[in-house]
Amino acid sequence: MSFWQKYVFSVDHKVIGMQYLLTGILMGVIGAYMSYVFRMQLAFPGKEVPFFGLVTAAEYNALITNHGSIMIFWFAMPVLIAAFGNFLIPLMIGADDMVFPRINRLSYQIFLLSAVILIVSFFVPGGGFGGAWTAYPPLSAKAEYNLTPWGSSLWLLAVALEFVAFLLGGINFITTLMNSRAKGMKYLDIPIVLWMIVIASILFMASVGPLIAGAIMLLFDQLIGTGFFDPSRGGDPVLWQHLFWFFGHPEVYVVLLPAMGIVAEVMTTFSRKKLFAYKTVLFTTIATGVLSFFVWAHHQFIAGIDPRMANIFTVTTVLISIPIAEMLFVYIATLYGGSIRFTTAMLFALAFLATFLIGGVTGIFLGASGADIYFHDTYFVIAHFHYTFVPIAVIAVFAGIYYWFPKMFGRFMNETLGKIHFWGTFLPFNTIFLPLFFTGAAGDHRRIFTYANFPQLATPGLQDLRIIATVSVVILICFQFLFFWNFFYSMFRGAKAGKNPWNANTLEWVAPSPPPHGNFDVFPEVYRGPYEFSVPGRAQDFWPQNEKA
Ligand code: HEM
Ligand SMILES: [Cu+2]
Repeated sequence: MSFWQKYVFSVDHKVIGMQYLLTGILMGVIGAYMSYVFRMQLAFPGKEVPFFGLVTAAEYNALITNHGSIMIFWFAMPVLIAAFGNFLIPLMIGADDMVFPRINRLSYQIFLLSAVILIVSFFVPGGGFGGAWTAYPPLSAKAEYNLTPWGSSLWLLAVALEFVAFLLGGINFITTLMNSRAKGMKYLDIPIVLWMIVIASILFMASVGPLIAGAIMLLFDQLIGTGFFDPSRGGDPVLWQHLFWFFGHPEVYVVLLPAMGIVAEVMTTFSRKKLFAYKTVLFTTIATGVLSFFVWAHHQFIAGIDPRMANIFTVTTVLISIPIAEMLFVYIATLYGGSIRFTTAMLFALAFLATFLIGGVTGIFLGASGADIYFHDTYFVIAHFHYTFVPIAVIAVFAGIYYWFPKMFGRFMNETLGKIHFWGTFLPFNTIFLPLFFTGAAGDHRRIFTYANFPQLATPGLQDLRIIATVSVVILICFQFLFFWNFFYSMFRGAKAGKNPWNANTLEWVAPSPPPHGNFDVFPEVYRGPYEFSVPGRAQDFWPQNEKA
């Protein structure tokens, strides 16, 4: 096979997974660079930012908008769902590939196109869109307001195409899990990470329809003069907010679930314990997914919705934190009494629990509509959702990469570098976002280019906190170079790993490392669940799913 067939136009799920992983990480790097630039502006307003220059107000808006959009749509989703989903689903169910390999390739190609369109949108006349990743009209609808006639339409087009790519991917994931499982693999023998990825795909597919329609309506408002969201012509801007958040809140679970799944696989392997209450976790996941469709208006408490309606959404929002809390307890119970190995992957998995907990708990404050009137659109919200998204899209993803790297490339990553990278990520992450809870509670409004115009917020005390956050961003970014070095060096020079270096049970560890096209020499048959660790009476402390009794 030529290079092009093998790496560019491949239909192999592992290659497509790798394409998603590398493209997603590259977009993540761009998103991180943007955050560096606008944090520098906030810490040292009006000063030249190294590797960028002076930041104008319009550039600031474009940077925060595209940072948010990229991190969610072009980093978290492709890495968590598309990369891990593609790599893991066929391998963990003992199949040779996805059911629709060509649709899979098409999905990546459309995704790549959407990423290119987004990048191009920074360089068109007027520059990139600056109306925030939530794109509320009227700002997003009218060029007279946003001053980015090209940027705003290209942004919308890119988002819509990205959705199409993930719809194609989702169909594939669901069908493959349902139809291609190894002989003997019953529903309750499926590793929980796969359930979570597939349930996430279903949530995505069920929630995104209205927003695609909304995106096209908004595109029409921008381009052909319709007034769907224009009150002066009988339209309604709040309609957009409903369409956006009807998708936007389930989207939170679309990225959360795969991350929880990754963490479950890592934790069971490195504590040599069965996943505590597998069935409960599965049913809780489904219940959370269903409930996530009934909380969206907690993003709109101050958008003029009826206060009685706000009460209902407060109740559903507080309700949804119950299953999430339950899952955290389940994970702690899984660790309890285990023989824990603190590998790099395990450190990241544990850090996920600790940090995500803070994200979840602060969400409850915001879910109380009365408190939210004050907190809404402050840095408290920023800190809240970064304490959910960073554990999900960064910390859990690192856990997954360090864990499955030996399978992906047949070699280990360096553990010492890995642990330095872990502390260099975990500590600065906290010193970025903990201070922002305080600035937010003190009244720092988000999406502000400089606080100089707000005397009560331009105090030295608050500015010190902003500087701590910014310096921590720089430190965190520096430590990521260590990761990239470790990743690419280990790909070629790392210590060789065998088929099953962590003594795990699931089927991907039966395939050679790295697995060839078609994955398995002999297709495995399944005799038991995925988490039979430390079974009494057995010489070994693990019991692979395919091993005959
Ligand atoms: C555990 C239960 C959670 C609760 C109760 C909760 C509650 C809330 C509420 C009420 C808001 C709106 C705040 C405002 O704008 O005034 C909010 C914002 C947000 N949350 Fe959560 N949340 C939870 C979990 C999550 C998770 C898991 C994620 C991400 C994976 C997340 C991501 C976000 C984002 C991105 C925003 C800000 C959106 C924006 O305005 O740009 N939340 N959360
Ligand atoms: Cu929400």
